[in-house]
Amino acid sequence: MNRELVIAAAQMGPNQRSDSRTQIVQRMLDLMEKAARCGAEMIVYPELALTTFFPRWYLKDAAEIDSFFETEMPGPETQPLFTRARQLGVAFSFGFAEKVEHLGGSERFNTSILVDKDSNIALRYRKIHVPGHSQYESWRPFQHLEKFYFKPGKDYFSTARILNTEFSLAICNDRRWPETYREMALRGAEVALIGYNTPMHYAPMPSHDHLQSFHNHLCMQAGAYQNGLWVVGVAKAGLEEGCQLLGQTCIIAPTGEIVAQASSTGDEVILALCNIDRVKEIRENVFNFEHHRRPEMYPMISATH
Ligand code: CDV
Repeated sequence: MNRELVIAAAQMGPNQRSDSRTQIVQRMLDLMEKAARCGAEMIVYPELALTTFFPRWYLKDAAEIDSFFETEMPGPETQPLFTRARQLGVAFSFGFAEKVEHLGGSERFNTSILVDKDSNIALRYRKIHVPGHSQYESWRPFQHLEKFYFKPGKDYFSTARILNTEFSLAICNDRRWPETYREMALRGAEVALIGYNTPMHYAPMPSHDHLQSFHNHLCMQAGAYQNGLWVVGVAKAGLEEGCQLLGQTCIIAPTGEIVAQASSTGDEVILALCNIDRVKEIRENVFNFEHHRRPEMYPMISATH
């Protein structure tokens, strides 16, 4: 008997700076209701789902910076997501800016969580490939200061088993790196959940702007196929604070085929009935790691220097 799972990708339209958490969470709840009505068992939201993509600004005021970060999860404003998901019996995943306070001070991460259908956090992932720059750069039309706001995650990609399926999490820029998917697959992941915020304009190489859509699907479809993974890529899309963000939310089968895709850049739910056992079509054949992979011939890949 094949393991089948209805997975929903809950694309979000733009979050403006003036939108309150309560308003944004309400939109997420509306998407959750729709997805559950259509039979979703897992609902996936984008990176930094609770706020606008604030790394586009160089902010100096500590209190203002703090306003974009969560110090507890769930907190009072996010609890409704956990409560409603539990009532509906759905699992979910979303990204947020996380501030971790400890005795020596605090650390900030770009984080994503996986929550099981009883509303327990089953997996927490902190973005490993933190892109952009760490200082204000005046020549840019807008900043990409992720390296200023976030530390890279210190934990490896890992997996959690919920809904009888091995899930792994990654965040936005991670999806462009082949190592992300290979690490996940080697660790037994069957489904990769990846939220993103991708501006259509890439300031360091604007001649590639027209390739944003192509590169988005290229890397996720290749990652899915070359590692025998289901991949769920979920955008925060549309015109956010004057910055156009890519849509193209999609669900990709282990064959690399897109089986569902959003057709807007606003709040939109797409779903697919995913036969999780299809990972074997790839992993027991063309990419049977044990039989065909030659790690002893790839020393440069794992070299840390
Ligand atoms: N949020 C992101 O990680 N965005 C990056 C940048 C480089 C545009 C991305 O890879 O889409």
